[in-house]
Amino acid sequence: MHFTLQKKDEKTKARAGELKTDHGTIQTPIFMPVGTAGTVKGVHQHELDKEINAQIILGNTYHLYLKPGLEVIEGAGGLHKFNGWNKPILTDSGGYQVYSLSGQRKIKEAGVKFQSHHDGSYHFFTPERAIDIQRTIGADIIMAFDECTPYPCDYAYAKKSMHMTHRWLKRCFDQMDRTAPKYGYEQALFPIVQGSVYEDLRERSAEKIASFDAVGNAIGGLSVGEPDEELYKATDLVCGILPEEKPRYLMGVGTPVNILECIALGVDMFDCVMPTRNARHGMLFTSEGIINIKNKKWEMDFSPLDPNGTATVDQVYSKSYVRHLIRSNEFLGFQIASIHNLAFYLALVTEARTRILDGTFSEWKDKMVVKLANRL
Ligand code: PRF
Repeated sequence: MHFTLQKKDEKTKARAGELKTDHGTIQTPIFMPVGTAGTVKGVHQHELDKEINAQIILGNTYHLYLKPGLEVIEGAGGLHKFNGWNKPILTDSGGYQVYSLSGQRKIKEAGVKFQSHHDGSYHFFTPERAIDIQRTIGADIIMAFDECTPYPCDYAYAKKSMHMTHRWLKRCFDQMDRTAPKYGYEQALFPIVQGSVYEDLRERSAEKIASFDAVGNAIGGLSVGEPDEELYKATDLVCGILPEEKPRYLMGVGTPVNILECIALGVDMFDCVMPTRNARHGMLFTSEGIINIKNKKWEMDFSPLDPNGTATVDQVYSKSYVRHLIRSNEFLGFQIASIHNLAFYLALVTEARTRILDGTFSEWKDKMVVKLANRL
């Protein structure tokens, strides 16, 4: 796996690059749709590929391990074969999901004991186990097993947790070295910077993570409820320390505005449930601003869902019709809204990339940030 930095913006710290994997090349900056349980909810693989232009999707270790379980995924020959997505897949390690979803959990140096949100059964994840599971799932990009601290988080806890995440990271790399790719293609481990909102901790964590000289690096522990200024401050600080020639992945971020601002700070990869989760509640992101399609305002609006949209659904269906579908809890409404929002996110990062390459990113970004904050 190899990252090539193609262009650095002159006015901001934005970059355009290419990450080559055995399942294809990812052009950055990129947004990665979240496919928690091996599916981006309500969206066919064909639509992800052809309508949304997704280049890589996420899967979650925690969910896939619980259901359908590793025996099934291994039996299929890995997640790509199981779900029919032949482009790159990144899996999150379970660290974050164990904290946010499972019932009871106990975090110790050895690992995390947790209870399944399905049936209450007990499980134990260690850094080694998180690597083994991600090898078996068949992720192209494997994430380190970390602890994502909550917000707010006191300094003493954030520091202790960060050091444990660093020790876990060493165990993750050792386990990568002890094991081989399961299905013949390369699997690369991305370590994760933690340190909450504390500058000295972020600095130390970024330096530690950089010292592993990984193929790519991630920034975790943000977008957990802190104000945007804290998100940008920590991202800026960490991007200044992580190596320039490696891709930087900001985990779980964010709104379209967050993404543009963080591209300007030097982030290359993003994921977030927002476009799909909010779609199911009728929130649509458009180039003119944010729409709640359930509002009465759209009842008699028979104009296309998004005249500037890049997906087929944007031209085929009217606002009024999609409003009706979502208000009636129709599957098709959730599907249309999800495709629309994901296509919007992908078009946004694609344009950011084009603008970085042609030198017009900075002015375009400032204009877009104003528009995208509108509520229509
Ligand atoms: N760690 C992991 N996954 C994550 C995060 C993290 O800190 C975040 C933070 N917003 C999202 N997903 N492993």
